[in-house]
Amino acid sequence: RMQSSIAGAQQSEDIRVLGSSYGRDKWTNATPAILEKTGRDLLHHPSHPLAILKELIFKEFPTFAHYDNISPVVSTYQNFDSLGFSKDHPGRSVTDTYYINQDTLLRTHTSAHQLQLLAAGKKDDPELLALANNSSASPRNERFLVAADVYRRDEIDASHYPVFHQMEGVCTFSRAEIQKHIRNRNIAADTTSSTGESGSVAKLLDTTVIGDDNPVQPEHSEEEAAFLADHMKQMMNNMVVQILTKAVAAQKSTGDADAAGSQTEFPVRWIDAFFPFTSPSWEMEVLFQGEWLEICGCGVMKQAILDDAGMPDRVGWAFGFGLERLAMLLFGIPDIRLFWSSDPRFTGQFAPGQINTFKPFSRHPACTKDVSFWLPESGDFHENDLMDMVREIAGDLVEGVKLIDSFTHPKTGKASRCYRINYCSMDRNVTNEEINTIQEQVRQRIVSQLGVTLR
Ligand code: FA5
Ligand code: MG
Repeated sequence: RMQSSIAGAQQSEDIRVLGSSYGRDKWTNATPAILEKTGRDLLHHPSHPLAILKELIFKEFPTFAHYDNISPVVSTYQNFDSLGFSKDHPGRSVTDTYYINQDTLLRTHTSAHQLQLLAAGKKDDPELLALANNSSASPRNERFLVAADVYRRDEIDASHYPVFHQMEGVCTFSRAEIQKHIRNRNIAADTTSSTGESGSVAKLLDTTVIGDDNPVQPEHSEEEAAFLADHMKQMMNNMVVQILTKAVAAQKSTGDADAAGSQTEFPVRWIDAFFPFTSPSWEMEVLFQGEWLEICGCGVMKQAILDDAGMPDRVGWAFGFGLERLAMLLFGIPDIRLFWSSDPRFTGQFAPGQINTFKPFSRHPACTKDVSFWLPESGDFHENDLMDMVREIAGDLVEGVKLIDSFTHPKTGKASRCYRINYCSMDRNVTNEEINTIQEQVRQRIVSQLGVTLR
């Protein structure tokens, strides 16, 4: 694996994250700008939109244990191996994941805690169980939610940020319990119509087929898998409907009735998906104000995880969704960088327990700079290294970085790239002078650290 050129500069010192020290190695690539984010703790600012959304979701699952305090520093084993990721899965690559060192990383998803929390319930691990906010709800972690910050090396634009938040849901049943449910349901199906529970306004458009490409695991009967999938879909459906209904009510009350229309039905669809830790698997999408929005990935938990947790007699389902995507839609927040803003014009607009429609403040003029360079002869250039470097230098002044030209010289065979960097502050006008200074630093650093030649 390539050593990250960014972290390379401080090779000798240990790396410090949330008060602990870790040794560096050739995997280390977590940048200071990213490490700084580990202490921001947005989910614990009660008036922050992400914290408001977290609380609304927690309320929809009162019988689940609620976790929102688990450190983002996890082992490579937790994030990948425990979930059945193959040794060569691309997600493990240093170009996609922020490593502290080979064995330790910033979690890329909340699924990293599935095995650990199930096992804690089984073994009665008091330290871990005490982290739950409501440990009486599901004292043995048979059902739990985890809300947390997650980290990924990714592109830069209005809906991608290298730090975002996810909510994991895990719900397990003993096999005997499922048999009982199946028997009861058969009785209920005989005697009642099958319209949704409690007058739900959701419309389920389930277009998936459990089949060869999305198989039931050999450890599960068709009946068990079908029960788990139905139960999961019903619970997620109810949660999404409750929350979207609140958002529409908020838009109406702030006079934004046009945007809200009078949407009272939220069609949901389930798209076949693949995850190493569930089968069958789906992505859930909901139609909100004319657009299908990807809410989450989910599925029937791989039995190996429950076996490893010491509970081979139980089966379960899991989901994991992106809080920002949902929050942007609920609160009308147009740019993912705003979640990190401490501008009172942003933070002052929200209050605990409420969904308000964000009133945009003035957009400041952007300043655009292009940079063109020849790639190193070795061919060893990763776009995400460039993205991290621009973030390091420009912070949240960078709004987007886009590849605008790419060619190979016909005679020399040398490859060239041109990137357009869009600079724009969320809260003030930037001067051309200050951006020139930043751009000059970017130009120097890409030469010294990425080994390219400027054109
Ligand atoms: C996962 O992370 C799986 N762990 C989800 C899961 C859990 C599946 C449990 C099955 C069982 P995925 O990489 O698709 O899956 O991410 C889940 C959600 O995170 C996406 O639907 C999206 O809403 C959000 N997301 C992904 N990347 C970003 C990003 N860079 N910025 C903001 N949100 C993102
Ligand atoms: Mg996805």
